[in-house]
Amino acid sequence: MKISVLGLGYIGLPTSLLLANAGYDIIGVDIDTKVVNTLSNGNLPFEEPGLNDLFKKARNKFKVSTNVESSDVYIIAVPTPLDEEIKIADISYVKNASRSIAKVINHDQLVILESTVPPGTSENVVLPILKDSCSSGFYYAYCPERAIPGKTIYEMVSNDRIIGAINEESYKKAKEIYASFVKGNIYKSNVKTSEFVKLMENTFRDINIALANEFSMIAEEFGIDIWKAIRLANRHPRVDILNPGPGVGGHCLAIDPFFLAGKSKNSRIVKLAREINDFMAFHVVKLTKKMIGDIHNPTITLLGLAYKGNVDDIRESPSLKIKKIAEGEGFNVKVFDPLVKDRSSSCKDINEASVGSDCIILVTDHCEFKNIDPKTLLVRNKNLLDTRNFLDHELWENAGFKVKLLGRS
Ligand code: SAJ
Repeated sequence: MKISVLGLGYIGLPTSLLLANAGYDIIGVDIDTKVVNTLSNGNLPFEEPGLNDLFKKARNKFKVSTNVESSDVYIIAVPTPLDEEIKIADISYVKNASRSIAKVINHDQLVILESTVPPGTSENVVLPILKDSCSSGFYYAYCPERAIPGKTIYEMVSNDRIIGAINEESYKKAKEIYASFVKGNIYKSNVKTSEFVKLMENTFRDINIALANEFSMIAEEFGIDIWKAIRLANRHPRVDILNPGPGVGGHCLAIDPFFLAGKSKNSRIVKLAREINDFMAFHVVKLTKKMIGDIHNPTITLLGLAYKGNVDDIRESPSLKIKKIAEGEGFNVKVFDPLVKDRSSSCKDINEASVGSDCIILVTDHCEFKNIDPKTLLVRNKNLLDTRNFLDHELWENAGFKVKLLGRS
């Protein structure tokens, strides 16, 4: 069976390789020639634990191309960014992928959409495009991805999946494909509900992080250590407060709630949570200013550019926002991220990033930052702001640093 996977990003590529390792003939399709060339030359366009092993094993079952050819199955895993101006989903990549499938689709072939989309997108946009060229006789399902970057392969294999299908036959066919590598349960639903479920999952997490962030700012006002308070509150059997931090990044949580709430007149908490999480970048700059006071030509160092620990993804990263806000307030901002490959915006090492700095700010919880020896840093002022309660504060204090923790006044 030949499967074409459209979009070779953080979801499409691992999915392709898992399917290739399960024995299917995979054609990975991407409009970006750079991605296609990188893969054809035997290299990966990004890193993810376990991906390289799958890539090596899959070689003769995995081909890449910039064109879609007729296949038994098509899986669409293209991005759905946020239209920043009007805060609704930009589904142009999904439309283009659907149009390229429409050119080659035949009866009895199956189309699966995995991209995160507003409810109704399959029904109102994708299916009409496909039906224009193949009026009936094809199969269709929506199966949202559910894997967390940093543990993508593990979660793709072990998490439960939801398949929303237009009919029983479509469900059975889609289920057979996923059952080839998914060890979790597979649940049946309709297409629109599945689109909605995906958005609820990410919105749920975004709102819960916003609550933790709000608690942390209130705790600062009261002179309470939020980290200790959360640990205690979480001893209640029905309470599970998440971690406050510098804000929420990534291509999912920072965007998907708008797909759910964007056009709805009945949403308040969803948009408010987005506001709170976005506000955290301003809060971090405010804490920094308070820490270093009024000095000439202030310089700060951001540890981490990626949106969360141990990944190289910088999309919607709180670091980028903090950098912009701080620069707008007259700070010189140096950034160091050992994981991000494009070093144009990052210093080459911690020494370059910290020399002459007035405050080191831990933004991303990369394990590698735990190895920094604060005694060796040639900073101008010894200040550390830890926005994630991540570093060994005693170590930094012993090296003479004044340590401030987000959520502890
Ligand atoms: N964060 C906090 N505090 C926390 C947890 C996370 O500030 O307690 C921040 C992170 O630092 C990061 C952001 O939130 O900036 C998002 O990180 P994450 O690890 O919570 O989630 P993502 O965006 O990497 O992946 C999410 C996952 N969704 C859910 O957990 C409901 C994943 O399962 C989805 O597949 C993925 O979105 C997606 O692609 O939709």
